[in-house]
Amino acid sequence: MAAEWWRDAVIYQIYPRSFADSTGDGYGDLPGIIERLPYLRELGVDAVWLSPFYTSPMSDGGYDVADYFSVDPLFGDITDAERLITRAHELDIRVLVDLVPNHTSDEHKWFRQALASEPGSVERARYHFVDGLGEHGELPPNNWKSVFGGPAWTRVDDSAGNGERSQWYLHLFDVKQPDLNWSNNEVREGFDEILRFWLDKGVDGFRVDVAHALVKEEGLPDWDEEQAMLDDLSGPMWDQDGVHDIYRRWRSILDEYDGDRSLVAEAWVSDPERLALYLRPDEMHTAFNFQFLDSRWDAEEYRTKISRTLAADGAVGAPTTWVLNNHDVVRSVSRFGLSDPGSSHEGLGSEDEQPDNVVGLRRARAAALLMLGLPGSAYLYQGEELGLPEHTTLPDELRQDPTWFRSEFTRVGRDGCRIPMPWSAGEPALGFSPNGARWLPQPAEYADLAVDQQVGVEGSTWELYHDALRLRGELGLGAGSLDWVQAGEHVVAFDNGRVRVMTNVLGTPVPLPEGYSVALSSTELDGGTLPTDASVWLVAE
Ligand code: TEU
Repeated sequence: MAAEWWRDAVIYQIYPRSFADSTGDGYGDLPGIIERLPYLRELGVDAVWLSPFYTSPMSDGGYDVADYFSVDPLFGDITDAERLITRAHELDIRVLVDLVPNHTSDEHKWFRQALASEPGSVERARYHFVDGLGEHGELPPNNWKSVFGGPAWTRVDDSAGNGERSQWYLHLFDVKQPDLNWSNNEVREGFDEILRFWLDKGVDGFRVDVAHALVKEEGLPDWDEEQAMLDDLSGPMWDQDGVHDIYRRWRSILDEYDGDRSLVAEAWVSDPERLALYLRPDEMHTAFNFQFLDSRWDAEEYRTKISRTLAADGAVGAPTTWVLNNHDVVRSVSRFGLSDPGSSHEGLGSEDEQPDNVVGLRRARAAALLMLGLPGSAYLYQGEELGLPEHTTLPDELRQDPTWFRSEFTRVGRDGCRIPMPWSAGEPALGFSPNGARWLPQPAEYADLAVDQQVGVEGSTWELYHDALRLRGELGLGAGSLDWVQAGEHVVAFDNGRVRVMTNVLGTPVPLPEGYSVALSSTELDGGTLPTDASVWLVAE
């Protein structure tokens, strides 16, 4: 595969619990993924990113890691991970694994040791253990809130100690996800070891979870509440300048290895220029650019976001990444079926506005061709190639996302985008497991969208993605560059090499330019025009 493959790769995210279950326990697993690698080869992706499969109590779907060096029995064992890497490489598919450095599970040995040790001990120094406020330390050390809801602090029981007051520990996410203290050298060295362990196993790189959170502002000052209401991505726990030292350190580790290993930051930094700092030549190779996730369906907004992001990343010599879906956001088909796709991307339940999935699918297909026509790398999330909608009517008693519990049942959370994959319409659990077991039920409409209903079927969403990935490679779209074309207020149009990409967003039909032939379109075209909510790739004749 080409050098610097990460510059223009299409990377497919696998959420292991929900991809393919080989054992019949209702949870997807690594052997299930291995069996389906030929499917991904056929689809035409360059790489996979696997969400966490490490030993974990699964309080946050595995983003609560108890042991970074082993595979959770739910998913298999370490030899399955090794087989997966080998088999993927045989098929010319790169493998990125998830690295979760901001927090461990409370069942990690470091946290157990910390709980068993005195305030002020070296064991506690690996986390943020702090005395509380108030006469008896009964108040949390500051006003920080957990991303999942509720306070970001929990008090421990130090009553067996030497009369010290009980301390509090910080958790930006669940109570079972204590934040590590990245000013501690043992933490830094511990992660060096984790990186090397997986690099030695042959992984092609890491997706770095909440990369903007690792370093907290000195002294842990209160969060300005007014500011937090306006912008929940700015605050003393996000995007501190100190994080960059960590990524320089990791980059130098990756650079010791051959084979183009790569780091991608999951950093929710809204300002593209701030995000680009993570992409300086001695830091990460790429960072997810989440600009499409909170965009209105509006041509001007897309043009502005694309221009600004490409300029910011280009200034540091990095490629841009594009994302329409992942395991944390409402699936694009349903987002685009809402009156404002940018407003509600963290979960949809039956009490919320119900999406029009027919309109949504049409727009999601148009957005996919827009995304895949842009220069840079692109991430797909399992089931996106099938046009799966969000499951919005999941019974409350089945919900598992900690957001649901910590928000006191006010935010439905992210289970609706994490539903088991439908592989074949006629089988129990739609072919997800051998016996019909499944950890979450699929909604009725998933049957018609199953893989076996779409592969080889003209006009299906699977065929659209399949064609798009093949053509993207043949036409060099990811490696190209962008020249804007004026085609009207409601049209996002640009040339990428000899390909013209046009997306009509809520406009009247637009005539196709002369001298081009249609290579691919998101919907059927008639009469030489591009209808509303549709994209086309045209090749200069
Ligand atoms: O997510 C980081 C994050 O802050 C959000 O995506 C958050 O999950 C969302 O706003 C819901 O409230 C990463 C992982 O992708 C996510 O699955 C984990 O839950 C989180 O980190 C903690 O590890």
